[in-house]
Amino acid sequence: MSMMIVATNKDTKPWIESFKKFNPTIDIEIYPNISDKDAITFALVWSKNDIDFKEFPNLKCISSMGAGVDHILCNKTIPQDIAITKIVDKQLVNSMWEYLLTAVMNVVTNHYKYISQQKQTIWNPIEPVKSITNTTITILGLGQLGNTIAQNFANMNFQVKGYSRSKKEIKNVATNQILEESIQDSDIIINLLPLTKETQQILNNNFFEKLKTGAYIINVGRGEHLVVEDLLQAIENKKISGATLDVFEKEPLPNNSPLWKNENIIITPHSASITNPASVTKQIMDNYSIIQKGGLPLNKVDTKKGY
Ligand code: NDP
Ligand code: OXD
Repeated sequence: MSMMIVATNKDTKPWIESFKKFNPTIDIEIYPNISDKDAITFALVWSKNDIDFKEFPNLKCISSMGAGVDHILCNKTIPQDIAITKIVDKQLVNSMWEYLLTAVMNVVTNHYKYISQQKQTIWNPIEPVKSITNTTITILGLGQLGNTIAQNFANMNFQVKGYSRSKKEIKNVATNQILEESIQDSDIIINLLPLTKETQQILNNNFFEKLKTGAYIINVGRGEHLVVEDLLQAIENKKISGATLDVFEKEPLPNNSPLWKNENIIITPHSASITNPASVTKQIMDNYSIIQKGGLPLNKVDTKKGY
């Protein structure tokens, strides 16, 4: 039995080193150079690719390298009995928190506007001054990441609203299952939804229309959540004041994308929260051994729900 890593656009060395440190006898193969397809029982997968999973007759489990699983579920070659798992990790949540705190404070303090003004040699204090206590943030998605992020912002005295499919109780967070109610009157919208049929293109013109004029968008979910043309239009019309975007339909973001040059948009290279191999090795290796024994792996995804 062996593990296959499918991550053609990622450096797999730190992963192999960490797995070998945990279990020096493990056999690891790196796709597409697989010497024995019959031996593969477990696949660790990062980003979309056109691998044919049917070529691996003894595959039992496909694990995402991250929290998202859309890049796996969109592959139509996966037999139904194969378990799909995701990463659940404190460090992943902490990194996301640090990223979002920076992005939100950037908006509250107008730093992104001052950087733009500096490039044009403009001295212009922006008023009225914003503050934490008069800033309302909506978190779309209250799962492993969104739940803690919402709590953390509430603990800092932001006004926080949260949107999810099922009912949630989070101290000092106004939770809701109705999108319109969750986003109205918000200053900053943070998207932490998984990409599914229901959430695809959720950040569209209709959504922006329902927001307070001047609201700010932070998208750390997936690029396919956002209709880029609608965002650019909403920024142009001043309905939306700006956006911080970490994820894109095509990654790396193509050089000719109009997003790069928009002074009200901040771009980061899918780096809001990068999975740390050392931090998640135990859960992946535990799953590797659980599935050999026919057990139920940890952090199994509900493929019907899509997350
Ligand atoms: P979870 O699966 O733990 O949580 C998903 C949340 O979204 C749940 O609260 C769920 O509601 C809610 N949700 C799902 N569908 C809907 C819907 N149709 N309407 C309303 N709410 C919905 O996911 P994680 O928190 O672990 O991760 C979220 C996403 O963040 C990932 O899928 C990935 O795309 C992205 N991500 C991005 C990273 C980056 O670096 N940019 C890093 C890590 C993750 P309910 O609780 O009711 O089921
Ligand atoms: C993830 C990601 O899904 O990094 O973890 O996007």
